[in-house]
Amino acid sequence: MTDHRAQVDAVVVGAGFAGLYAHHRLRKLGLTIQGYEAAADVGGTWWWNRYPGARCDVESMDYSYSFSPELEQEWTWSERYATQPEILRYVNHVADRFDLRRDIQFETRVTAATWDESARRWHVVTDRGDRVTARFCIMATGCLSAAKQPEVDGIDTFRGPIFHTGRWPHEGVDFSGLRVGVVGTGSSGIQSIPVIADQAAHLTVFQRTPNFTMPAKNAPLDPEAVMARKARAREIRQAMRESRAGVIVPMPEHSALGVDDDAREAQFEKAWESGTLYGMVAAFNDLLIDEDANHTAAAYVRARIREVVKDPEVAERLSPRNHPFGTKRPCLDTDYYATYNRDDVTLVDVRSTPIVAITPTGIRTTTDEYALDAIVFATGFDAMTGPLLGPDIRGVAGMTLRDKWAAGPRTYLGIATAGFPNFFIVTGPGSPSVLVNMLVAIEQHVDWITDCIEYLRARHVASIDATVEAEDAWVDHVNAVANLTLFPTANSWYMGANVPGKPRVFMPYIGGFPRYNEVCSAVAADDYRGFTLTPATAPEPEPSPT
Ligand code: N01
Repeated sequence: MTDHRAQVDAVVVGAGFAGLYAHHRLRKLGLTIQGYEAAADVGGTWWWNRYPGARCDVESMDYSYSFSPELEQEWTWSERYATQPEILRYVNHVADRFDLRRDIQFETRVTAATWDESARRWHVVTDRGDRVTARFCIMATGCLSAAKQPEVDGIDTFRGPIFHTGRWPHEGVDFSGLRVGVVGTGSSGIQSIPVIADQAAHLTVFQRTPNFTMPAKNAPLDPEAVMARKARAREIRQAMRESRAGVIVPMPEHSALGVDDDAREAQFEKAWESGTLYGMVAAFNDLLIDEDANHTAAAYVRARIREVVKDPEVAERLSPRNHPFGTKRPCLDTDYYATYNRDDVTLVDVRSTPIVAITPTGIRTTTDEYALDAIVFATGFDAMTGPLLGPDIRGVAGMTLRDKWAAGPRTYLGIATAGFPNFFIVTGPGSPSVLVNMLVAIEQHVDWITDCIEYLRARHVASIDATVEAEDAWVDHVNAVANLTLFPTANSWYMGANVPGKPRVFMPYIGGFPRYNEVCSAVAADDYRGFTLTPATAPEPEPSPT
């Protein structure tokens, strides 16, 4: 437990990719830091999500830190798409190499943070009774870290084990000989279903909404290609930072409707065979803004499903029809559709026959009862706002973040929220975050926040707070850009639609990473335009050496 009288410069909540990099940067500034992490070790999402088949669907050489050229050269990924264990090894390597665990208290969840206006400090409290005060509070709590259970009766009555993909047991699970039910067909379900099917005696998949998924074409990395990439690492990183989604994707020049059928088919074919998440989405320049263009991509995917899945009825059930292609996050898979050709796999459509209850022996829908020995909920997360609204956060005049965001998140740049001074969010709502390569987004945010803190210290500024005007203008801009696209038409977690009662607001910023980065840099260069800076009444003490 931390000393009750402890005072630090910064509290960092979370020790995933964002939290660790924040520790690295803040320490270089000479700040004293107290980190808290609910898990027993570093890794964030990669510590929790250990379900069978978990891997990243951004290519491993892109989904890694760029801040250290040495790290980049010494670490070698083994596969095009890294598995969860390999990513966790990487995170541990980074934590060891840069000695990043030193200031982190694990198995400790921050439960409250209250702004003390007179002291201009945050009072932070944890579930272990720690109390610490800090000048800055940095939320590196991730976008997809608050696991969501399905709203179904009877969960407690089930006699067998129930697992959630986002909270997977560390000792692993052996499904051999068991009748297993998986609820949910988002990325986690789609990655885990083929692997669980290989092990279980019988797998029943409960699907409410079929998703669009494309083959990952995963393979071991060719050592020569790795060497070649490492030789150009800096140049490639720069290009990634300048790219729309934080990964290098050729910018499409054509409308899907501006080419003939053969050319369109050929372009989709090329994108499909590329085995990348962004390939299909970026096959044409209007797939996410024009309904008719979008239909062509959706029709292409449905045709590919029919090619693989032998039973036409099952193929139809797997075919997404109630949201435009790409407006719920698409997935990359290995053998997903082929899994439904197995005799020991059953697909249940729980949109037409909804789940009524979990019973002691299985899952009951409106028409049938399915006997199961184990259940896996691949039911996702209370995305983006869930991790920030878990703790009781109170800003100026006791305003709670929960009240302030009751009608949806309000931020300036997705980094700050008015009335919560010296409170920074890494990849918060209103920033590109989940729409781009998270590693690029994280590094850009942590760099911005660290530069900001350095600026404040150099000028003896006690606190920085976004103005309501700047925030309102940013929120309007985020919504305006989203409304130019088809995204708001889908019941996605981007929209908060997967959580009953959650306000329907498109949360990430879809204006593209370069534009966003440009705005953030301009705000900083303009002496933090849109923020109120309050000078310290007395000079700040020199940072203690660490
Ligand atoms: O969660 P999801 P996820 N009854 O919300 C269904 C990232 N990720 O964990 O669509 C029945 O996508 C729900 O149905 P519906 C990635 O960004 C990345 O799979 O709401 N079904 C849906 O099918 C991803 O997008 C990787 O109708 C219920 C599913 O559960 C995000 O995490 C790997 C239900 C939830 O899908 C979330 O993915 C994994 C109910 N009561 C995840 N409640 C990488 O590779 C929910 N569902 C990097």
